[in-house]
Amino acid sequence: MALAQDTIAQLAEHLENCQLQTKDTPKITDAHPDMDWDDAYAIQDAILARKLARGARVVGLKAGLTSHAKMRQMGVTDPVFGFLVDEYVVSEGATVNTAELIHPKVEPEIAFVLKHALKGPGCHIGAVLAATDFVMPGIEVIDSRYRDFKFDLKSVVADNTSASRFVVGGRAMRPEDVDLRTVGIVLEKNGEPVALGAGAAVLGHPAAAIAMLANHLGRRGQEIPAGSLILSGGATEAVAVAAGDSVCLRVQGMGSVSLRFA
Ligand code: OOG
Ligand code: MG
Repeated sequence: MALAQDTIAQLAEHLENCQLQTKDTPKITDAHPDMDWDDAYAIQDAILARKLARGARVVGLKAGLTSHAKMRQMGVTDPVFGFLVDEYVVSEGATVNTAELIHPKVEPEIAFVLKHALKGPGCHIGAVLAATDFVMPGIEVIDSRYRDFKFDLKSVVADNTSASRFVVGGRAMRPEDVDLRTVGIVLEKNGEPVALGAGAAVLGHPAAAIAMLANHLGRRGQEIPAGSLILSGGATEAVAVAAGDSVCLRVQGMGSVSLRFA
């Protein structure tokens, strides 16, 4: 760790306030160029602790920057991981209030729900599929707290990987009933297809993102608990949205899920 405990606490408070007050900020590595990976995840953990202290509930976890499309769009080279709490949950077809967000973008994702815990190191796609109860389509709304969505990996980890809202819906499928590599993904905005992909865009197989998350947590002595919902990461570039937009994600054989923005 390169940062002092009180600096970590201050940065967590600052980033969470940016989220809650809908303000942007320069990326934190500008002022703290020496911060390391442990600092970045410690800031994320401190944001979670602030939310838990106010009664939040963890509903799951997320992997991000797991497709080449996303890595290219954001100019980074590695996946990152974050948490999902109840305040991010939007129900199917609901309206998201853009006044609460800075510069939202939507991403088409495959969500996994686990029936058994997953623990790394050594977690692999097979273990993920064996532990998965079902998969379903999900739209993640990301809203980086960083000005103009410009960040590096450590800054985005500290900012809980831009997490802000998500919805899951459509048809829940057992993992053995769908080939998650070849499944087609169509993201529509206002009725027009705006991003197209296949499951394999996510690390060759979306379950690989879940295995990576389990291995990441394993290095920190943690596991993915049974019952967790996990977003495996955007399969395409993220698409900017504004008030008045409606977004629908269709995943082959898995129905559709939609969201509106007002
Ligand atoms: C970071 C979060 C990325 C995904 O699915 O790739 C993410 C960002 O791009 O702001 O959630
Ligand atoms: Mg995402």
